[in-house]
Amino acid sequence: MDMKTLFSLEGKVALVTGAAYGIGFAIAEAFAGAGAKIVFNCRSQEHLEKACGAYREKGIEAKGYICDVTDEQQVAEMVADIEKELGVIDILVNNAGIIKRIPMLEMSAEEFRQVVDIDLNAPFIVSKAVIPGMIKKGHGKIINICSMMSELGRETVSAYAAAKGGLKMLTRNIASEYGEYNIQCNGIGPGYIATPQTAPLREVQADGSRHPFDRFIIGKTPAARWGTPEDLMGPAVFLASDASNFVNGHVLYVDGGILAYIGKQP
Ligand code: NAP
Ligand code: GCO
Repeated sequence: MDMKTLFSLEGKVALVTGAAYGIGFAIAEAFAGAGAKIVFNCRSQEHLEKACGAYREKGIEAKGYICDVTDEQQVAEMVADIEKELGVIDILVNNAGIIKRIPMLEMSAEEFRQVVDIDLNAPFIVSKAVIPGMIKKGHGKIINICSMMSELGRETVSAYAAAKGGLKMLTRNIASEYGEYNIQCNGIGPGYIATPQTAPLREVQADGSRHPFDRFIIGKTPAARWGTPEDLMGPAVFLASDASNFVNGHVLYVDGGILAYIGKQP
């Protein structure tokens, strides 16, 4: 088997949700570099316009949609339009996600539901809209963006950890239920990655020192650094390509070794 072909996404249609910036943008950029046609969505018109410009600067003609992944009607309309314009979606990355960092006893049920709705219910909704086309086409790749919090808890992220833990099991269930249709569903579990989502954890302090959480993560990571969205590009292309056709229900942690390490003695 020719290795270049094995890792190629030439001619594939890839939908990356929430890929206006951050991890999703880097994954979409990687897919484009491997030959895929890129489609993405977000909720904000401003983010969409900025993202399309950023993709164009990288020579990528990405097609963007304003679509809230928690809205079944909007998702159905987006998928139908993609299939009409570009064809069946070959690769889906459920990347769109939010976090709310609130101590559990101070978090309202509504705030808990908002996080679970986007981080867990939405991957169900979008996968359900995309799988029928993959079955018809005879193949498909679904990649769910999980988290360290699919395995670990920490203070203030109860809703996020519950959602990402559930997303790990949804990944395994899609793999179990649709593997016979040559659909592989896997997860990527990024470590701590420098994006807008984690910016509050890396804010430089008034005295110019690093944020305590920033120092904590550096001590917990054998690589002794935060990850970058670019660190996820290769693993995402692997899981989206024919190179992973017998990998199913797996969560690939891209965390610099955090899950393997007890942490540096203070
Ligand atoms: P980010 O910078 O906050 O970007 C999130 C993206 O999702 C934005 O494009 C946002 O655009 C979109 N989005 C949010 N809610 C949406 C909705 N309801 N419908 C459609 N789009 C929506 O986040 P990130 O750090 O790149 O993280 C991306 C994914 O990786 C998330 O699932 C996150 O949980 C996960 N993750 C992040 C890290 C990390 O350390 N950064 C580590 C592990 C896992 P709009 O606001 O315009 O909708
Ligand atoms: C947090 C962080 C993490 C990262 C990521 C780690 O507040 O602990 O935001 O949750 O986003 O999920 O894998």
